[in-house]
Amino acid sequence: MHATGGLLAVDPQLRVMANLELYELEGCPYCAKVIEKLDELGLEYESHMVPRSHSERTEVEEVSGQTGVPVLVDHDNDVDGMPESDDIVEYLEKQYGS
Ligand SMILES: N[C@@H](CCC(=O)N[C@@H](CS)C(=O)NCC(=O)O)C(=O)O
Repeated sequence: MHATGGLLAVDPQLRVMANLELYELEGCPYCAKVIEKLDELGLEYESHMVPRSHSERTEVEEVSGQTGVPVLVDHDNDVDGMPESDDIVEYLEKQYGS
């Protein structure tokens, strides 16, 4: 029997399969900063555009306890709703950077 699974485990292309979600708003510079880092690291993510009105941002409030964006969810690492773009960028670099 041939063991081939180990090769896949070290393939950097697998990074794109990270289980990430980003709550964002069009034209938000803080969100752009996070997206730039996600792109740089080759990470795919599911995007959730939040409404412009804060009172309607119920979903992002549920996951993060506040209404600001960006907010990151990383299911693989039990990150349920991380706010603050600087913290997110730092987290992504530490978790997925080389
Ligand atoms: N310090 C925050 C600022 C984020 C921020 O101001 N985001 C805007 C959209 S560009 C927002 O959602 N503001 C609403 C709020 O902070 O409740 C960060 O860097 O993530």
